[in-house]
Amino acid sequence: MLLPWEHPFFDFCPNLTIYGEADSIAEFYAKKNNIPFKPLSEFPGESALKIGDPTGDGTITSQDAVFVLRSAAGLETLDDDLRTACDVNGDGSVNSADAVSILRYIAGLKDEGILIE
Ligand SMILES: [Ca+2]
Repeated sequence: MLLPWEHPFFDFCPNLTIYGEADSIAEFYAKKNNIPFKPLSEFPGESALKIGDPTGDGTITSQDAVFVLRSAAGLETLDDDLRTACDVNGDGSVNSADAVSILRYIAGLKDEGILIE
């Protein structure tokens, strides 16, 4: 009988990379089977940045609102991930309304329709 990580589920997938959480069963399986493993944050199209946290420190603070304002003023260069993190109201532009929504969120006043989870 094969142990779970010994099953050759992916023998016919030569270009496979497994994405998952660090120290997960997925990582264990990948390493046992010599399959490349990468953290979920590196999954194509996935951002490590949360909406409302463009500074990426894991907490939504006034520094994020400041970053949004600096972005709106053209003082920060935004890639797609940063633009998504800054555009908390999801209207497609980064402006002072997003900064205000972040500040209101911090104050416990979650604006209707904002994308901060
Ligand atoms: Ca916006």
